[in-house]
Amino acid sequence: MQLTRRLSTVFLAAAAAAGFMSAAQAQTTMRISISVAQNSHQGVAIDTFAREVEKRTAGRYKIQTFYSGALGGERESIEAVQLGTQELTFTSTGPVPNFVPSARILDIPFLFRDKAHARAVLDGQIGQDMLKEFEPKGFKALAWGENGVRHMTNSKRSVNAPDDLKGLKMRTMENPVHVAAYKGFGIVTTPMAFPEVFTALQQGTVDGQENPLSVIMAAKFDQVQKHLSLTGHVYSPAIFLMSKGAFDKLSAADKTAFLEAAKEGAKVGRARVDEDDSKGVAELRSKGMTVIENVDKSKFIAALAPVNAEFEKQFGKANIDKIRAVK
Ligand code: EAX
Repeated sequence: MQLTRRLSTVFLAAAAAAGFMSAAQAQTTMRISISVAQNSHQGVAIDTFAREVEKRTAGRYKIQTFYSGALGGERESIEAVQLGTQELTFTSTGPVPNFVPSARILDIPFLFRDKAHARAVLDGQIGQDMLKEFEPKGFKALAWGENGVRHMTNSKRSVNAPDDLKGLKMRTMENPVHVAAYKGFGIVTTPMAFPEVFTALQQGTVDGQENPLSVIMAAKFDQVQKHLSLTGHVYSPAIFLMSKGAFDKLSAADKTAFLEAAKEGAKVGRARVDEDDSKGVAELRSKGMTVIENVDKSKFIAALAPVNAEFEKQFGKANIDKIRAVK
């Protein structure tokens, strides 16, 4: 009798465990990737996103996070999301124009006055309308995030003015707007995926690169670059992209959960960019970089006059002015 009772207890426990197992199996796992290290503005953005999705869906969705280009560079990740072989990625807009051409306008140098201006545009009507442009291309753009304001580094010389850039071989993102503009500075442009950049700098395949302080620190470019100039020549947006197929399969409530989680991730990421920007110069100096802080931006802007005229033709002067006018 006693044995029977004990056995039935065991049976009940096993049944409970089996029940729990099948609940666990009902959990859907998705992947999100970034090209930079976990200890970065982008790392905290996707870690927050993952946590918020799990919390807001009561654990029915689990987000696996991949860092440092473990699933490929940004272009490859965007491609995978478009194909649906990867559910999510968080990426700078670097390679985005190759998929959503109308997003090119956001990568124009000196378009935004500062981060506050960029955030107001992206969170406002213009930015929210732009998110919808991703849908016909197979993406659900969940929210804008931030990569930061880009500055130039190189191994050859201090850069105070565009003249100092002439002939420098610099890695650029695989972004047609950047490539056109940087040619205007006299740079020898070498588009390259981010995961290859450290080695290219180390081996001298290129002399320099440009990125926000957040990326320069996370990638430890101070180990392979001597000179940093706070050119602040372009704002670099980031974006949470999801495969449209995966998003469409979510229930209405889960869709809201993913959208809200992305907004939370973006908020934390932006706060980290601010933190990195305020401590970055001191930190990079302490690691041996020479930093030129007071760059005469008007000279850089003047150097871009011809290419800016070209951008106005391509993207519409009215559209550019509309962005500039946002307070
Ligand atoms: O998204 O490719 C780049 O320079 C990007 O700024 C970097 O991967 C962070």
